[in-house]
Amino acid sequence: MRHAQLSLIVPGLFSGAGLLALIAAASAALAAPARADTPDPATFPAWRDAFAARLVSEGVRPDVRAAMMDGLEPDLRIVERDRTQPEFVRPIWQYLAGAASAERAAGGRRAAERHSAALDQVEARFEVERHILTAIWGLESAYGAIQGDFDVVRSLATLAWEGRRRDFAEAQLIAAARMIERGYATRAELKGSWAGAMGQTQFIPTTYLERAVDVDGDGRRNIWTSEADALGSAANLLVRAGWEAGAPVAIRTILPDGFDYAGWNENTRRPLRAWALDGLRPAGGEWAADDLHRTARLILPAGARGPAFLVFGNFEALMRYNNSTAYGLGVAFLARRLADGTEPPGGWPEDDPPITRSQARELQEALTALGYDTQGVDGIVGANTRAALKRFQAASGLTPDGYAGRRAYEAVMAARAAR
Ligand SMILES: [Ca+2]
Repeated sequence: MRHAQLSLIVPGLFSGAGLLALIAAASAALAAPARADTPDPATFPAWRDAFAARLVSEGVRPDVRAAMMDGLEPDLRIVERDRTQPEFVRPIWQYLAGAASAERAAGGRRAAERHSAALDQVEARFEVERHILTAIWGLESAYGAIQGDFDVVRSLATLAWEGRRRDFAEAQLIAAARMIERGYATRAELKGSWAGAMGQTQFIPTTYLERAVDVDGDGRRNIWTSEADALGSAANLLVRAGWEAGAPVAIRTILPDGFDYAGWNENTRRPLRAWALDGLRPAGGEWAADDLHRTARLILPAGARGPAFLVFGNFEALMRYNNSTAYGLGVAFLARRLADGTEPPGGWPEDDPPITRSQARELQEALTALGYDTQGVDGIVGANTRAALKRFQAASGLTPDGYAGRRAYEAVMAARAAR
């Protein structure tokens, strides 16, 4: 996805398929190299020979080893992409507006109409709703139109040689070898994104081996040119991650006056009944009685001044597909727009955008100096940084929502300067 049309970022450790977390998506034009040193291509043959020996020890068939490794050279474009970190973090509201745009929804309706038989078949077999599958399809590959045409073996070999993500890349290469060995794809057919995500579902090789399925019955799990196989493979991934048909993904929620932000934690799951007793209510209508027993956690993707969402088990299944809050909400809102035309929610704090990478480094340094340890300074706002910011906000009489926007940044820098 993102891969092409939604600009990239961070491979999620738990990413089932898609590699790139979208929440930090930024324009490549604004990107700056994170590291200047480029590895010397003269060192590639040493990695190649060592990995070829590993394929022998893994028992990979000689003809498959030869097909993968003979004459293999690094692709230096991959090194550049892997080492380029965007300075500007794209606001989630911009991401969601694009993910669930009218244009993408219109494209989704056309694609779903064209492939309604495949969607019928997949819905019946896996009990995953067609709008969800269509939304994933749209975000992953623009409904199959943008799958990436990088040579996946060469891309992964380059990542393995470069070394920043060697273990990941070598595990993917071994999975790619199994795909060729078992006749799932030829060496030449392994095409995908620069980071190794393939086909209409953008599965990496390990995910392909674990989750891809043959739905159209031709004996091949073809996620590249069979919509039935691709959509079925996405559905299978979700079912194996606990998808529950008919259950909600994310519900926009109104918080009660005096909500206890300090006591809130974005990872705490509670039955919806408990949230309702605390005074949380849905943005429209009433809670469905069938949902009251379901557990949900409360997320505030842009802090207390933006919309709040209760996210359910189906949201966590989407996190297994791509470990990004923005992605999960993007799928939910695109699916909703496909279903009934509802636009993605507004009410975002557009005057308080997320801080840049270098500002995040300054924020982390300042918070740590002030006694709110962020567990490191890496320019990436994660759970530790949000928790430290929350403690600073609580101690400073600010709403402790942990949202690292420009306002919070300025408050922290002012406190640091006053020290
Ligand atoms: Ca097939």
